[in-house]
Amino acid sequence: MFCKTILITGGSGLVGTAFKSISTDEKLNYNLKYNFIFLSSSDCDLTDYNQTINYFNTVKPNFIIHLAANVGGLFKNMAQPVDMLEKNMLINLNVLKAAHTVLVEKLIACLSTCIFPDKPFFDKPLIETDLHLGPPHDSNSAYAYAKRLLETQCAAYQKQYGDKFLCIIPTNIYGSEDNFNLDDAHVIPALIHKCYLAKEKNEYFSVSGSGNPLRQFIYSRDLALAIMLVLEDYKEMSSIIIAPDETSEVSISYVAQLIAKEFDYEHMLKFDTSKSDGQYKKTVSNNKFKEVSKIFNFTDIEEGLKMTVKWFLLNYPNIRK
Ligand code: NAP
Ligand code: GFB
Repeated sequence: MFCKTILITGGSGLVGTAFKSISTDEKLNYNLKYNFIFLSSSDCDLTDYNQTINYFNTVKPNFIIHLAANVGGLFKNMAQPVDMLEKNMLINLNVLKAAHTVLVEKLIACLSTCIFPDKPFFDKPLIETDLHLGPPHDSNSAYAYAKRLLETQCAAYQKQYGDKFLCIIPTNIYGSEDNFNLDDAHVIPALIHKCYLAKEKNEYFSVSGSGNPLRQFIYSRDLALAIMLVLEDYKEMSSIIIAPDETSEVSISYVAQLIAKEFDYEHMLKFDTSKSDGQYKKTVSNNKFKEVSKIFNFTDIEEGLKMTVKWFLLNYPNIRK
């Protein structure tokens, strides 16, 4: 049977490696339907157009899941706005231009809920059409505008060439194979690494900020499965949020307590309110995604954290840090 090729850019990252695990999961049979190719920066630097088009001409993908990006948590975004803007703009310009040139049948690009307008006291969850209705939070505006431009790029290719280029918008993601670098990481990998080191040194487990901000978190494997549903079953071209229900929103303090509990170290948890809280909340609705899959089961944060801490302890120190 002729297998169509799916090229995963960002194939060595948190979400990319989640795709690796579902692509080889015999219960799912994706490996019988598709030939998966996982691209990392050592295969091709996507900020360089010549490298990108040469690689795409070699692979000739039918579908592209475009995950590659310069990614980081609150503190990396605050420290490196130029890199977050420029590298992401270059990568996205090159990938869509090359995808169009090699006649890709469908491309799914990845945005983020942090790019929505910052409306801390918005009384109802944000929906897809709110994306450009106001400035994003100042802490990540450079990254946010690069990602907003990616949505505009997809719409432009749809309009001018009829290309099936569309965007998914996930919430904060976590799971195995994440980036645990203490300066660049997102909150969950940063706190897992911090708690581990604090216990090793019998020091306080310091959580940055007040712990009050609220977040919706999606487990990386769930996101990979959800993106495959969008690839196969979602026929529209407009962007779609992928998130667990807004009722699953939790505080940073609750997440920190769950992590400390996994290390039996709750008694040493403390908050460093000299550090930034960033955006207070960015609650989104997943109603549109629920039209694609009414039965999709998102992993609870408690269970997801248990699996992530277990992976961390099994693989430390051979992790990204
Ligand atoms: P990640 O773990 O940091 O992985 C980034 C990936 O991009 C890696 O495979 C990296 O390759 C690749 N990459 C970076 N620069 C590249 C370049 N110049 N050329 C080629 N490849 C390059 O990121 P992630 O967390 O999986 O994020 C995946 C997508 O989800 C991104 O678009 C991100 O913006 C979005 N997102 C992430 C979150 C989150 O909480 N993590 C939330 C919402 C949206 P190397 O390993 O070779 O460097
Ligand atoms: O995951 P995070 O870095 O990203 O931080 P954002 C979430 C919250 O965790 C903030 C708190 O309120 C932080 O103050 N926090 C507590 C910590 N301790 C730590 C720690 O040790 N490290 C980190 N990183 N946070 C990002 C955007 O916003 O969301 C990115 O800046 C990206 O561009 C990502 O889109 C999904 O949720 O605040």
